[in-house]
Amino acid sequence: MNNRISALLIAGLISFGFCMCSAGGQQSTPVSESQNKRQVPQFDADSAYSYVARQVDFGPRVPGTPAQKEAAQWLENELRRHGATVYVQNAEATAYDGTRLPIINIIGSFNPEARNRVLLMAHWDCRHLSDNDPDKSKYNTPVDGANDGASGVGVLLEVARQAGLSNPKMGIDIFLTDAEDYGAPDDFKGTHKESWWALGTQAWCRKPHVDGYRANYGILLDMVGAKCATFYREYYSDMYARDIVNRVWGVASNIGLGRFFINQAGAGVTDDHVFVNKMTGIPTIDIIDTRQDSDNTFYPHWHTSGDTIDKIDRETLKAVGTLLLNLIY
Ligand code: AHN
Ligand code: ZN
Repeated sequence: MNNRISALLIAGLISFGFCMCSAGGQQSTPVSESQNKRQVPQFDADSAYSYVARQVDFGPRVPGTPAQKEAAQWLENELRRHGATVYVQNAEATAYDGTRLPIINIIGSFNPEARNRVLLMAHWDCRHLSDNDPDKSKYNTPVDGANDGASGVGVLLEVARQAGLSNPKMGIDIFLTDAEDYGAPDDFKGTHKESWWALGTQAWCRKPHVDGYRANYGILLDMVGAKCATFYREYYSDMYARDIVNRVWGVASNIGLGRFFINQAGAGVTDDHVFVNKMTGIPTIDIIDTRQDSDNTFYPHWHTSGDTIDKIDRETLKAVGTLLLNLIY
């Protein structure tokens, strides 16, 4: 056996040993090989992870708190440092309980003149409640949001860093959206409204960062950092943007990521992409970790005090980031 083959075998065994999650799809070509052929930049999972950790260090990024302002400034600087043209949108919205929320949407554009554009989104705010925590004394504590929020932003900041280092042909708009997660808790009395979620995205849909903004398609990332994540075909994504879902799950399979991107119908989630589809007509999908073995659809620490940095797995960040770079390049 030559050295190269034994190295590949060892690498394969290591990666197999590290993930004990049930296999949802089959393995194919190793990611690194297909990347080299097509000159796709390598996604650096350590860098993405440090972007997640940095956000968590600000404390919960809840609208109206000092952590929100501080983190917004940092996100804006980070996108600018990587060469993006940055737009900051300040808005205000009223939450389900009457609270006035200051909204800070941050958009970083690469190749602002290109006609062919992709819109990449993640929410950067944190839920103000741990309303899913089994410990009821935690109910009013905001979440750290390591996975629910920071993971998607961490992946997109690393994509931004790679875009700044290389020369993407496409226009790329990285939209870090605020106040996604301020929806009413289950025990809120009265009629629940879908429009209580994704407040920042709704403000942007009404008034995009540039007049007449269009993109060929959009991809939202939500909860893309947990160990054993499973990305099923989210219901509304298939409903509004089936071609994009087919393409994304097809690329995932081709580059050996079928273990994460399971080509089967999944749950529907009221998330930012629903409003982008309804309000702008830009076909937009949601890459979101949903679980078929869970009561609440999501990963076990969702909306609990346990959504902390130690739950973040570089392998999952790498899978999602590698997929995005393969789509864009
Ligand atoms: C609902 O539970 C209706 N939507 C969840 C969207 C969400 C919350 N994504 C992250 N946190
Ligand atoms: Zn949430």
